[in-house]
Amino acid sequence: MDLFSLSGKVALVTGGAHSIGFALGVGLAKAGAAVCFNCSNEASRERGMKTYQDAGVEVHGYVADVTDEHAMQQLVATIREEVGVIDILVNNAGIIKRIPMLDMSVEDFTKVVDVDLVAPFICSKAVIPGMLEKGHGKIINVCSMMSELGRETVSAYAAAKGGLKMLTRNICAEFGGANIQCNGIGPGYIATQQTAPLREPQPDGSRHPFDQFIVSKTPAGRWGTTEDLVGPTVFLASDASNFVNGHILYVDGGILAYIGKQP
Ligand code: GCO
Repeated sequence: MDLFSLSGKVALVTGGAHSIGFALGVGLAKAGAAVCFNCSNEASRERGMKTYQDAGVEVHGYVADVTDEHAMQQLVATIREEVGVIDILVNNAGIIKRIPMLDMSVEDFTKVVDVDLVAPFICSKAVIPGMLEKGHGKIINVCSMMSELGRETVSAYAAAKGGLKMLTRNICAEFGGANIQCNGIGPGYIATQQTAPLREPQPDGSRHPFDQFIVSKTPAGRWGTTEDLVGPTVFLASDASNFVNGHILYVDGGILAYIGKQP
Protein backbone atom coordinates (compact mmCIF):
# COMPACT_ATOMS: atom_id res chain seq x y z
CA MET A 1 0.00 0.00 0.00
CA ASP A 2 2.18 2.87 -1.29
CA LEU A 3 -0.49 5.26 0.00
CA PHE A 4 0.95 4.80 3.48
CA SER A 5 4.60 4.72 2.44
CA LEU A 6 6.84 7.55 3.67
CA SER A 7 9.88 6.50 1.68
CA GLY A 8 11.84 9.43 0.32
CA LYS A 9 10.36 11.76 2.94
CA VAL A 10 12.23 13.66 5.68
CA ALA A 11 10.47 13.90 9.05
CA LEU A 12 11.26 16.00 12.13
CA VAL A 13 9.78 14.90 15.45
CA THR A 14 10.21 17.53 18.16
CA GLY A 15 10.85 16.07 21.61
CA GLY A 16 11.47 12.76 19.84
CA ALA A 17 14.04 11.31 22.25
CA HIS A 18 11.58 9.39 24.43
CA SER A 19 7.97 8.46 25.19
CA ILE A 20 5.35 9.39 22.57
CA GLY A 21 7.88 11.24 20.37
CA PHE A 22 10.18 8.19 20.30
CA ALA A 23 7.31 5.84 19.37
CA LEU A 24 6.25 8.19 16.57
CA GLY A 25 9.86 8.50 15.34
CA VAL A 26 10.21 4.71 15.16
CA GLY A 27 6.86 4.40 13.39
CA LEU A 28 7.67 7.06 10.80
CA ALA A 29 11.08 5.44 10.17
CA LYS A 30 9.52 1.99 9.76
CA ALA A 31 7.12 3.53 7.21
CA GLY A 32 10.19 4.67 5.23
CA ALA A 33 10.90 8.24 6.37
CA ALA A 34 14.37 9.61 7.16
CA VAL A 35 13.66 10.65 10.76
CA CYS A 36 15.22 13.53 12.66
CA PHE A 37 14.45 14.44 16.25
CA ASN A 38 15.43 17.28 18.52
CA CYS A 39 15.50 17.58 22.27
CA SER A 40 16.56 20.20 24.78
CA ASN A 41 20.00 18.95 25.82
CA GLU A 42 22.93 16.75 24.75
CA ALA A 43 22.36 14.13 27.47
CA SER A 44 18.79 13.54 26.21
CA ARG A 45 20.03 13.46 22.62
CA GLU A 46 22.60 10.78 23.43
CA ARG A 47 20.06 8.73 25.40
CA GLY A 48 17.61 9.11 22.53
CA MET A 49 20.18 8.04 19.91
CA LYS A 50 20.94 4.90 21.97
CA THR A 51 17.24 4.07 22.37
CA TYR A 52 16.68 4.33 18.62
CA GLN A 53 19.84 2.30 17.98
CA ASP A 54 18.65 -0.42 20.40
CA ALA A 55 15.38 -0.45 18.44
CA GLY A 56 17.36 -0.92 15.21
CA VAL A 57 16.22 2.44 13.82
CA GLU A 58 18.62 4.91 12.20
CA VAL A 59 17.82 8.55 13.04
CA HIS A 60 19.46 11.97 13.13
CA GLY A 61 19.40 13.56 16.60
CA TYR A 62 19.85 17.27 17.36
CA VAL A 63 19.79 19.62 20.33
CA ALA A 64 17.50 22.62 19.77
CA ASP A 65 15.10 24.51 22.05
CA VAL A 66 11.66 24.48 20.38
CA THR A 67 10.76 27.78 22.08
CA ASP A 68 13.74 29.56 20.44
CA GLU A 69 12.81 30.73 16.94
CA HIS A 70 16.43 31.30 15.87
CA ALA A 71 17.50 27.86 17.11
CA MET A 72 14.66 26.18 15.22
CA GLN A 73 15.39 28.13 12.01
CA GLN A 74 19.03 27.00 12.37
CA LEU A 75 17.99 23.39 13.00
CA VAL A 76 15.80 23.32 9.87
CA ALA A 77 18.73 24.72 7.84
CA THR A 78 21.11 22.11 9.29
CA ILE A 79 18.67 19.27 8.55
CA ARG A 80 18.26 20.62 5.01
CA GLU A 81 22.06 20.33 4.53
CA GLU A 82 22.53 17.00 6.30
CA VAL A 83 19.33 15.09 5.47
CA GLY A 84 17.06 17.09 3.18
CA VAL A 85 14.14 19.53 3.14
CA ILE A 86 11.61 18.57 5.82
CA ASP A 87 8.40 17.05 4.39
CA ILE A 88 6.81 16.04 7.71
CA LEU A 89 6.82 17.93 11.02
CA VAL A 90 5.44 16.32 14.17
CA ASN A 91 4.98 18.99 16.86
CA ASN A 92 5.26 16.57 19.77
CA ALA A 93 7.45 18.35 22.35
CA GLY A 94 5.30 19.31 25.31
CA ILE A 95 5.19 19.76 29.06
CA ILE A 96 2.44 19.77 31.67
CA LYS A 97 2.25 21.37 35.11
CA ARG A 98 -0.58 20.09 37.30
CA ILE A 99 -1.19 23.00 39.68
CA PRO A 100 -4.53 24.35 40.98
CA MET A 101 -5.16 27.58 39.07
CA LEU A 102 -5.12 29.87 42.11
CA ASP A 103 -1.74 28.40 43.09
CA MET A 104 -0.28 28.60 39.58
CA SER A 105 2.14 31.45 38.88
CA VAL A 106 1.93 33.42 35.66
CA GLU A 107 5.48 32.18 34.98
CA ASP A 108 4.38 28.54 35.20
CA PHE A 109 1.29 29.19 33.05
CA THR A 110 3.40 31.01 30.45
CA LYS A 111 6.08 28.30 30.40
CA VAL A 112 3.49 25.62 29.54
CA VAL A 113 1.92 27.79 26.83
CA ASP A 114 5.37 28.61 25.40
CA VAL A 115 6.30 24.93 24.98
CA ASP A 116 2.87 23.49 24.10
CA LEU A 117 1.52 26.25 21.84
CA VAL A 118 4.07 28.92 20.89
CA ALA A 119 6.72 26.30 20.01
CA PRO A 120 4.47 24.51 17.47
CA PHE A 121 3.91 27.96 15.89
CA ILE A 122 7.70 28.54 15.81
CA CYS A 123 8.48 25.09 14.41
CA SER A 124 5.69 25.25 11.81
CA LYS A 125 6.93 28.69 10.69
CA ALA A 126 10.43 27.23 10.32
CA VAL A 127 9.42 24.29 8.09
CA ILE A 128 6.60 25.78 5.94
CA PRO A 129 8.92 27.71 3.55
CA GLY A 130 10.63 24.42 2.57
CA MET A 131 7.26 22.72 2.17
CA LEU A 132 6.08 25.57 -0.09
CA GLU A 133 9.28 25.09 -2.18
CA LYS A 134 8.58 21.36 -2.54
CA GLY A 135 4.85 21.83 -3.21
CA HIS A 136 3.72 19.58 -0.37
CA GLY A 137 3.98 19.15 3.39
CA LYS A 138 2.50 17.45 6.45
CA ILE A 139 2.29 19.04 9.88
CA ILE A 140 0.96 16.87 12.70
CA ASN A 141 0.29 18.57 16.04
CA VAL A 142 0.13 16.37 19.12
CA CYS A 143 -2.99 17.80 20.72
CA SER A 144 -4.80 16.20 23.64
CA MET A 145 -8.19 15.33 25.11
CA MET A 146 -7.59 18.64 26.83
CA SER A 147 -8.04 20.25 23.41
CA GLU A 148 -11.73 19.48 24.10
CA LEU A 149 -12.17 19.06 27.86
CA GLY A 150 -10.98 20.83 30.99
CA ARG A 151 -9.81 19.18 34.18
CA GLU A 152 -8.83 20.57 37.57
CA THR A 153 -5.13 21.57 37.86
CA VAL A 154 -4.36 21.58 34.12
CA SER A 155 -5.51 25.12 33.17
CA ALA A 156 -2.31 26.04 31.28
CA TYR A 157 -2.08 22.68 29.49
CA ALA A 158 -5.76 22.73 28.43
CA ALA A 159 -5.52 26.35 27.26
CA ALA A 160 -2.39 25.51 25.23
CA LYS A 161 -3.79 22.28 23.75
CA GLY A 162 -7.08 24.02 22.93
CA GLY A 163 -5.07 26.70 21.18
CA LEU A 164 -3.04 24.04 19.36
CA LYS A 165 -6.30 22.63 17.95
CA MET A 166 -7.13 26.06 16.51
CA LEU A 167 -3.54 26.65 15.29
CA THR A 168 -3.95 23.33 13.43
CA ARG A 169 -7.09 24.63 11.75
CA ASN A 170 -5.46 27.96 10.96
CA ILE A 171 -2.42 26.41 9.27
CA CYS A 172 -4.91 24.32 7.26
CA ALA A 173 -6.74 27.51 6.28
CA GLU A 174 -3.60 29.44 5.35
CA PHE A 175 -1.64 26.69 3.52
CA GLY A 176 -4.16 24.09 2.38
CA GLY A 177 -4.07 25.72 -1.05
CA ALA A 178 -0.33 24.98 -1.23
CA ASN A 179 -0.92 21.27 -0.65
CA ILE A 180 0.18 21.42 2.97
CA GLN A 181 -2.00 19.35 5.30
CA CYS A 182 -1.97 20.24 8.99
CA ASN A 183 -3.81 17.85 11.31
CA GLY A 184 -3.58 16.80 14.91
CA ILE A 185 -3.67 13.58 16.86
CA GLY A 186 -5.52 13.80 20.16
CA PRO A 187 -4.10 11.17 22.52
CA GLY A 188 -6.45 9.93 25.21
CA TYR A 189 -4.93 8.79 28.48
CA ILE A 190 -1.66 7.14 27.46
CA ALA A 191 0.62 5.24 29.86
CA THR A 192 3.77 7.40 29.79
CA GLN A 193 6.16 9.02 32.28
CA GLN A 194 4.01 12.17 32.04
CA THR A 195 0.92 10.32 33.28
CA ALA A 196 2.76 8.04 35.72
CA PRO A 197 1.66 10.11 38.76
CA LEU A 198 -1.98 9.48 37.74
CA ARG A 199 -1.45 5.69 37.78
CA GLU A 200 0.77 5.18 40.82
CA PRO A 201 -0.48 2.30 43.03
CA GLN A 202 -1.73 3.43 46.45
CA PRO A 203 0.28 2.67 49.64
CA ASP A 204 -2.07 -0.28 50.29
CA GLY A 205 -1.30 -1.64 46.80
CA SER A 206 -4.71 -0.70 45.38
CA ARG A 207 -5.00 1.07 42.03
CA HIS A 208 -4.83 4.89 41.93
CA PRO A 209 -8.38 6.33 42.01
CA PHE A 210 -7.64 8.30 38.82
CA ASP A 211 -6.45 5.09 37.12
CA GLN A 212 -9.76 3.41 38.03
CA PHE A 213 -11.68 6.51 36.91
CA ILE A 214 -10.03 6.67 33.48
CA VAL A 215 -10.40 2.93 32.83
CA SER A 216 -14.12 3.18 33.70
CA LYS A 217 -14.52 6.19 31.39
CA THR A 218 -12.71 4.53 28.46
CA PRO A 219 -14.79 2.08 26.35
CA ALA A 220 -11.54 0.25 25.52
CA GLY A 221 -11.25 -0.37 29.27
CA ARG A 222 -7.54 0.43 29.34
CA TRP A 223 -4.94 3.21 29.16
CA GLY A 224 -3.49 3.75 25.70
CA THR A 225 0.08 2.88 24.79
CA THR A 226 2.46 5.04 22.76
CA GLU A 227 2.25 2.40 20.01
CA ASP A 228 -1.50 3.09 19.70
CA LEU A 229 -0.56 6.54 18.34
CA VAL A 230 1.75 5.30 15.57
CA GLY A 231 -0.78 4.16 12.93
CA PRO A 232 -2.85 7.37 13.08
CA THR A 233 0.35 9.44 12.82
CA VAL A 234 1.70 7.47 9.84
CA PHE A 235 -1.72 7.93 8.19
CA LEU A 236 -1.63 11.71 8.71
CA ALA A 237 2.02 11.84 7.52
CA SER A 238 1.26 9.87 4.32
CA ASP A 239 -0.40 10.46 0.95
CA ALA A 240 -3.37 8.50 2.31
CA SER A 241 -4.48 11.71 4.08
CA ASN A 242 -3.89 14.25 1.30
CA PHE A 243 -7.54 15.41 1.44
CA VAL A 244 -7.68 15.43 5.26
CA ASN A 245 -6.90 18.89 6.63
CA GLY A 246 -7.53 20.78 9.85
CA HIS A 247 -8.72 17.57 11.54
CA ILE A 248 -7.94 16.40 15.06
CA LEU A 249 -7.88 12.60 15.03
CA TYR A 250 -8.61 11.49 18.61
CA VAL A 251 -6.77 8.32 19.57
CA ASP A 252 -8.46 7.84 22.92
CA GLY A 253 -10.08 4.39 23.08
CA GLY A 254 -13.45 6.11 22.72
CA ILE A 255 -13.33 8.14 25.93
CA LEU A 256 -14.53 11.37 24.29
CA ALA A 257 -17.56 9.51 22.87
CA TYR A 258 -18.62 7.96 26.17
CA ILE A 259 -20.52 9.37 29.17
CA GLY A 260 -18.93 6.71 31.40
CA LYS A 261 -20.10 3.59 33.21
CA GLN A 262 -22.72 4.07 35.93
CA PRO A 263 -20.84 3.68 39.27
C1 GCO B 1 -3.91 14.90 32.81
C2 GCO B 1 -3.18 14.09 31.76
C3 GCO B 1 -3.74 14.38 30.38
C4 GCO B 1 -3.06 13.48 29.38
C5 GCO B 1 -3.42 13.72 27.96
C6 GCO B 1 -4.86 13.49 27.70
O1 GCO B 1 -3.25 15.42 33.73
O2 GCO B 1 -5.14 15.01 32.69
O3 GCO B 1 -1.80 14.38 31.79
O4 GCO B 1 -3.55 15.74 30.09
O5 GCO B 1 -1.68 13.64 29.47
O6 GCO B 1 -3.03 15.01 27.57
O7 GCO B 1 -5.09 13.71 26.32
